[in-house]
Amino acid sequence: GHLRGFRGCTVWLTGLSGAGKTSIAFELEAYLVSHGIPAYGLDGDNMRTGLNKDLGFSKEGREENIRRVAEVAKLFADAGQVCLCSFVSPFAEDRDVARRIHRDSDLPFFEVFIDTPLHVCEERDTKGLYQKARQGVIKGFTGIDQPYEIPENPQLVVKTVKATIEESTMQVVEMLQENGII
Ligand code: GGZ
Repeated sequence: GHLRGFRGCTVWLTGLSGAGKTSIAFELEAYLVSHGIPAYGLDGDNMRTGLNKDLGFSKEGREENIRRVAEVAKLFADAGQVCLCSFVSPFAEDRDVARRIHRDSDLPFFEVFIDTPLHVCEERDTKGLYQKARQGVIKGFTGIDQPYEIPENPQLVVKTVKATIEESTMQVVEMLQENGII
């Protein structure tokens, strides 16, 4: 609200590879920035190539990836940004750690499940990773030979299959409005 001024927060997008997390985050960032709300996106592309380049995709690698990402997101949120985190983050325990890191600093944290069925992600296979996982060239691929734990209590579930990226993005915008963030 106008009395309190704008507060930062973290929007945590979780879902399978190819679910649409980064596309939605990109569209959301553009929407927010064009409305004068500072926003910044974190994803595997900017975190795993830099700060987290020592980490792989084992359960332990993902756990540490998510912990570091959450600590970085907390700083962005504390600096007044809407921090948009797009990570597969397949383990509920790791997502809970991310939430706790924010709650401990009184920063709002919204878990958003980008709910796209595996067969749809696999049909898209934009990067050819599912094919490589099926062939056994990539091991420990989420949805193929590692689990994805479906969020039990997310703030929002976005079903992407029959929606455009713009429609999916607006669902997140509405969630932020309903929660008094924007
Ligand atoms: C899942 C993998 C894997 C394995 C490489 N499992 O579609 P993408 O390519 O761009 O998104 C996936 C990304 C996942 O990185 P995250 O940092 O989001 O993962 S986690 O939150 O679980 O730590 C995919 C690619 O990296 N990728 N190997 N084995 N996705």
